[in-house]
Amino acid sequence: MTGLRVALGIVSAGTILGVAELVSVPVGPNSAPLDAVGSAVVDNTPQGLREWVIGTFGTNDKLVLYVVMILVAVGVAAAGGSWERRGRPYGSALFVVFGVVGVVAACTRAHAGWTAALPTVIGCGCGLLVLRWLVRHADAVVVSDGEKPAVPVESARRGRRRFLGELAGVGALALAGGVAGRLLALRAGDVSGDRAAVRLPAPAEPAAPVPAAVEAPVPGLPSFVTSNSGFYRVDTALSVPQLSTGDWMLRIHGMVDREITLSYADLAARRPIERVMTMTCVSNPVGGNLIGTARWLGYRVADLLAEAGVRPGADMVLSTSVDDFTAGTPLAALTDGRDAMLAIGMNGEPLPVPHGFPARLVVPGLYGYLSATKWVVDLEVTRFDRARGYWARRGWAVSGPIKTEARIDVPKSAAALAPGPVAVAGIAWAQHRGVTAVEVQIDDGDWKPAELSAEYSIDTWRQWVYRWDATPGKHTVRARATDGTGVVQTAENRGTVPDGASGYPAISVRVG
Ligand SMILES: Nc1nc2c(c(=O)[nH]1)N[C@H]1C(S)=C(S)[C@@H](COP(=O)(O)O)O[C@H]1N2
Ligand SMILES: [Mo]
Repeated sequence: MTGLRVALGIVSAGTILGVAELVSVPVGPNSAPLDAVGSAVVDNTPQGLREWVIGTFGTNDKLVLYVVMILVAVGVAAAGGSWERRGRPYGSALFVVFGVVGVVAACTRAHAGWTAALPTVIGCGCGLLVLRWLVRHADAVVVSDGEKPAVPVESARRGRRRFLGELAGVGALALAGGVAGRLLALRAGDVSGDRAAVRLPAPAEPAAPVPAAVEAPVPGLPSFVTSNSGFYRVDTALSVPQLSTGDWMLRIHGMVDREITLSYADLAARRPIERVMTMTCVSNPVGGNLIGTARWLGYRVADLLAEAGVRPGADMVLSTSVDDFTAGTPLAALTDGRDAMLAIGMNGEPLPVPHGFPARLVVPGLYGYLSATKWVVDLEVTRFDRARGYWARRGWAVSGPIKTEARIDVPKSAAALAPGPVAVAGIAWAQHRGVTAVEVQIDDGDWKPAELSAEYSIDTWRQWVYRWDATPGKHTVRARATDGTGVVQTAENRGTVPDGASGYPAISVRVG
């Protein structure tokens, strides 16, 4: 009895979601209830929880969110099915409540119109019909505990079999609808063909070649230039925005002499530069891997801003993505001569779609949340006292540089080592200030200098190695970097909120 109720609840809720997925195909991205609610959750997740999720699951954060949402949906469906009675439609009421949540979430997404309500509304309509229909049939065939059968036992058995068939049929249809909707939606907006057709311009200023001497000869270190597939990904987008080169426009406006709007084709008339730069996420914990280095191709933001003519008094550029993420970048960081770029290429390819195709910002020295807007479509020249970026509105620092940090990559923490020579190695970064020293400390000993690999530029990370003569016993190994301004990495242990984690990376190893 209860099992049947739960099953019919799940099938009914599955109908809601399956139909909604199908209807969302013509309506557009983020209109299906799971996506809409998920995006709303992302936008409103408390800081601590977000940091925990990113710290624990890294780039799988979105998968985790979907799994949690599906589990909640199954729970609600089971409750809905169990509570529904022919005369007392409590389950229906529960579904309607969740339907309203879906509608509100969908209609409050970026650029959503009233049509965003359609997937949830039509889905709920179908799901409620299915729920009522299944409940009616269930009541007719199910013998409730201790009650006298409403129909003779033999025909009840037949009815039960038919009912199970109906249940399975509707469930299969709902599942097929949902899967088909997902696949169609993925195909509908897909810009991979558009991306494949892009021919990147040759840089007018190529990046300096990457010499072999930037890498320390120690197995286990990351390659100096991170591959596109190995590059960390952090963003608020549950479904990756699909923006074609044909649809892309960049509007530059606000405190400027003349507003300009550039199409992708307009970029061809401008001077492309290529730079190798290291990007870091403010959510990177000490020792974490939300950092990567790529060869970026694009256009100097300073040149684009000069075309529009920045008015006096401005001190910030608010960049906005097609999915309404925003970053407030200090104007100075875009115009002080560093290589802040509107990037269109990454390691010789058009930007991968998850990394911002067709265009994003990359600014040396600033965390991604303050500068690296992907799928960027709007630059508003403004002031810090008038506007705030997405994360600055959610309690993160309004501005601030990347902290000077070292990371120990080799050996792995908890490694068992043989006594004698051991290479302790890692990376260090302090973008736009450069790394001038890394030191290593064994237990409570003195800080000893590590060997630094060649510096590519002050905008990239640097590899280091310390040759340790390991002695038997349990040891803790720490590292710290010094940047080009002479500042030594702080020992103060701080979490990522509000302006980046700090403290010394440490590993413990057993020798002997
Ligand atoms: N549109 C958009 N751009 C964004 C973000 C985002 O959520 N949406 N996140 C920023 C953050 S916090 C970081 S660290 C970098 C990460 O860029 P990546 O995913 O290419 O590594 O993108 C930035 N640009
Ligand atoms: Mo970030």
